[in-house]
Amino acid sequence: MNKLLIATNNKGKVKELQDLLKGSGIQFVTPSQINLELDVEEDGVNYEENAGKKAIAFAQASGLISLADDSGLEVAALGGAPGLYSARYSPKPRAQDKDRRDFLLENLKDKPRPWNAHFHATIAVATPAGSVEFAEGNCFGEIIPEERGSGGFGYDPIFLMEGLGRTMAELDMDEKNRLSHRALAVMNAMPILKKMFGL
Ligand code: ITT
Repeated sequence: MNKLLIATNNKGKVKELQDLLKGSGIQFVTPSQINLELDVEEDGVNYEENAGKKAIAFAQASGLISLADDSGLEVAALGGAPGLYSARYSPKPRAQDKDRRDFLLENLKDKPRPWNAHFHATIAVATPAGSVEFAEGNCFGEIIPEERGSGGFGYDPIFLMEGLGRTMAELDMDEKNRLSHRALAVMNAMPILKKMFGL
């Protein structure tokens, strides 16, 4: 049976996507498992363009149906920033997740709270022939000024989940994978995947 390639270089996303796909009946591999190193330039004007570009590039390079995720954090008080640029949001060279969280808090410090925000994820599933289909998910909450929790990745320690009173980094993998933008996007992508894999 054909395998699905999890088309991302982000270790946090790889872990979550592996967990989200287990039990689906779909066999999957990661880029490192097939020795595929591919860095796709993310120059699209929206999540769909970037997700589609990544999924198609990985599908063509591997010959496997590929699932890419383009995601971001949108903060209302910053007009939706960092949004599409969430992975690159820091003036520091070789910035890490912590640098990006610090930069976000620096930019928010003079703005009145609550700092309402949501995570967005667009999933693209592409075939090596170049056809591509999309699904998306959102998760709402607010940014808080102190880090809480050690799970997840990226902006999770400063993202307080709406109605839960815990940050995304205070959730275990099972909880994050029931509630997150990525979990909802994968759930919405399941009919596309099942159709492509004949399940
Ligand atoms: P790939 O393109 O290889 O998938 P990337 O990290 O560059 O990896 P994106 O361009 O989609 O991926 O950037 C998404 C960024 O948004 C990510 O690096 C985090 O900073 C942030 N982000 C997305 N989902 C998140 C989550 O579940 N928790 C925390 N931060 C998240």
